[in-house]
Amino acid sequence: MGKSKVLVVGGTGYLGRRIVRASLAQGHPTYVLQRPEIGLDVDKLEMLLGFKKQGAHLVEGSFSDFQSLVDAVKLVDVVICPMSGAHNRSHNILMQLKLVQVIKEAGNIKRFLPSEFGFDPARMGHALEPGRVTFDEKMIVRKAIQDAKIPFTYVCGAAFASYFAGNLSQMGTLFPPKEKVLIYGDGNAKVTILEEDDIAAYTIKTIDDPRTLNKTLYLRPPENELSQKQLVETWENLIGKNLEHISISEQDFLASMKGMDFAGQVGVGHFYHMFYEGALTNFEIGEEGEEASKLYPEVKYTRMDEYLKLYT
Ligand code: NDP
Ligand code: GO6
Repeated sequence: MGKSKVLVVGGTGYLGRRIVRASLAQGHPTYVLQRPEIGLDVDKLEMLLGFKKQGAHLVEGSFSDFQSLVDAVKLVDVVICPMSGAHNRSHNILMQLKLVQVIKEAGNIKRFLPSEFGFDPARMGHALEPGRVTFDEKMIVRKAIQDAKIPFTYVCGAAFASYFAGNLSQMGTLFPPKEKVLIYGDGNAKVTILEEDDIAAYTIKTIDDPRTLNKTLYLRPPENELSQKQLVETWENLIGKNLEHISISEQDFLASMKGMDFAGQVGVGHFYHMFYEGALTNFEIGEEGEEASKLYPEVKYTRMDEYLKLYT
């Protein structure tokens, strides 16, 4: 069996560009949607041309032209859609409902990976407003996929290292604090953090794997399942200095949502579920899922002690 052909919708995005590169690196004929809506965004142009240089095919298409998407989808076997999440109010996740109709109409797709890549929305029915919109919308897309009987894999479970590791999980910054670090509660809830290139590598590994057909692939490699305390300790060992730890209670942290803009409120909710509830790790993977590092031990994922060296 040859390597399946892949279309990436959202290929110039933060995760999307890594998915394109991983697809090429793992030898898949790779197609990237080229949207006229990017206008004069030269950063996106540069990325698209870079993909082309590396052997990807650019396919013109627009969400406002149904047939253009059907034609694009008909070129491939697998569609991956790392479309942006709902950290603004633009509801991009629900745009995938159109893509679901397109894939149904095209009728040739062997696997669809919608935009997931974080909390498992099926376990977030209790999530706080307004952050829950992300999960609610991802569940609406899941239902449409399953109603249309489209073969799928949902890739879930890990937090992106850039948002959660380099900053020692501090909100509002991407760099490590110098003197004081805010610790969420006792700092013992376990959080799975992965470098984004590793998330992309696992994502591509799974597209031709019958073991993850119509299942959730959980990205939970055991060595990257760390508490915030362990993450901070790893950093302190690297720099040879201890930071001042300041614990913030659940109540005070949630109260900090007041007065924040929409993205900030979404963020506080998500941090709360991760660091007080342990929502990424507080369950066993059942029949509905598989764990990525078990299925693909050949992926040499980056450990956080190694990752954090970049920030010293
Ligand atoms: P980005 O914000 O980088 O956006 C990805 C792509 O979405 C864009 O490049 C663009 O595609 C496409 N897009 C945005 N708006 C539109 C539109 N109106 N019409 C068509 N396409 C549009 O996404 P991320 O990489 O940050 O997020 C991808 C997924 O990962 C989301 O589901 C998000 O929730 C999740 N996530 C998880 C995190 C974690 O810690 N686990 C952290 C951050 C995100 P194009 O390339 O065609 O321009
Ligand atoms: C990451 C963030 C970081 C918000 C997920 C505010 C979806 C997920 C772990 O966009 O809101 O500072 O799973 O000040 O399923 C944002 C979101 C994190 C980044 C969460 C996310 C994680 C989205 C901030 C901040 C570093």
